[in-house]
Amino acid sequence: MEKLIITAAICGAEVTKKHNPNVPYTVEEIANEAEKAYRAGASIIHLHVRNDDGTPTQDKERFRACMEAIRERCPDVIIQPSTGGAVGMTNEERLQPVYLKPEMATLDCGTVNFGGDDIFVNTENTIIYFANKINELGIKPELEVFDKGMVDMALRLHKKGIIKGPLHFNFVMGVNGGISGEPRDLIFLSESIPKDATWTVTGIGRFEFPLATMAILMGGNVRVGFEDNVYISKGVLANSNAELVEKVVRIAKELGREIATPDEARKILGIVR
Ligand code: KMH
Ligand code: ZN
Repeated sequence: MEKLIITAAICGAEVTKKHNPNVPYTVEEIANEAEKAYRAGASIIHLHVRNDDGTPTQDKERFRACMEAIRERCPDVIIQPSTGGAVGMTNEERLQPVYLKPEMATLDCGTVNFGGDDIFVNTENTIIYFANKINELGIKPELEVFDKGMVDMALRLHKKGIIKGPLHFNFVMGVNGGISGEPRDLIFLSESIPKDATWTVTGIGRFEFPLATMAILMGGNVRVGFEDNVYISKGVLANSNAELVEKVVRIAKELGREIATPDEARKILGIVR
C-alpha cells in the first residue's frame, strides 16, 4: 500500500471562531495553523483565506500573502487553494488563487445543497470553465465530489479530455445535501472510480475519524481540519488543526500505514514540481 497522504483543511469558508475559537482568520493565524499541521504530518494544506474579521474572501492578494507566509515556514508543503470559495461567490471571484499557479487546486464537480437555503453552484459549464483554466496553468486538480453523480460528471469530462489524469478524487461525505458518511457510501464511491485513480476522504463532523480510519485501511488518503470538523472527540473542541492531524497519524501508526512526506505525496499524485 502507498504511504498515507494527509491533507489539512485548516480554515474553510463557513466555520467561525464561534464554532471553535482556534479557527484561523489572519495571515499569521493561518500560517501558524498550517505550520503546526505540517509538522504533525500533513503534506497538503487545503487553503481558504479570510479577511481579518473572519469573512471569507478569494482575494488573490490575500491568497498570495497566506501562501508566502506558509511557504516561509514549511517550504516543501503542497498548497492546495480552494476554487470553491464560499457559497454565493461568482466564478471569477472563486478562480483568483489559480493565477498564483499553485501546485494543486480544487475542482468542484457538481451542485449541492449546502444547508438551510444555501446552494453551492457548479453547473457543467462552470466545471468545464474551471477545468480548462486549471489545465492551462498546469495545476493538479483535486476533484471534489459531494455525491455519486459528481463522480460520473468527472469521469464524463475526463473521457472528453477536459479533466486530465491521473485522476485524484476527494470524497466529501456528510454534507447536509450530499452523500452520507456511512461505510457503505465510501465503499460505493471508491468502487466507482477507475482503478488507477487516487482518492482522499473528507468526513464532515462526526464522520471525520470513522471515514479516515476506513480510508487508512482501504488504501485511500485522508483530509481533516476545522473546515470539516472542529471536535477532537465527541463534544470536545480541538485545540488546533494539528491535533486533528495527530489523531490520524496515531490511527495510521496503529494500523501499520506510513505517512507520506510532501515529496512522497507529489510522487503518488503525479505532481511535477
Ligand atoms: N466552501 C464550500 C462552499 C472547495 O474548497 O473547493 C466549497 C468548498 C469546496 O469548500
Ligand atoms: Zn474547501
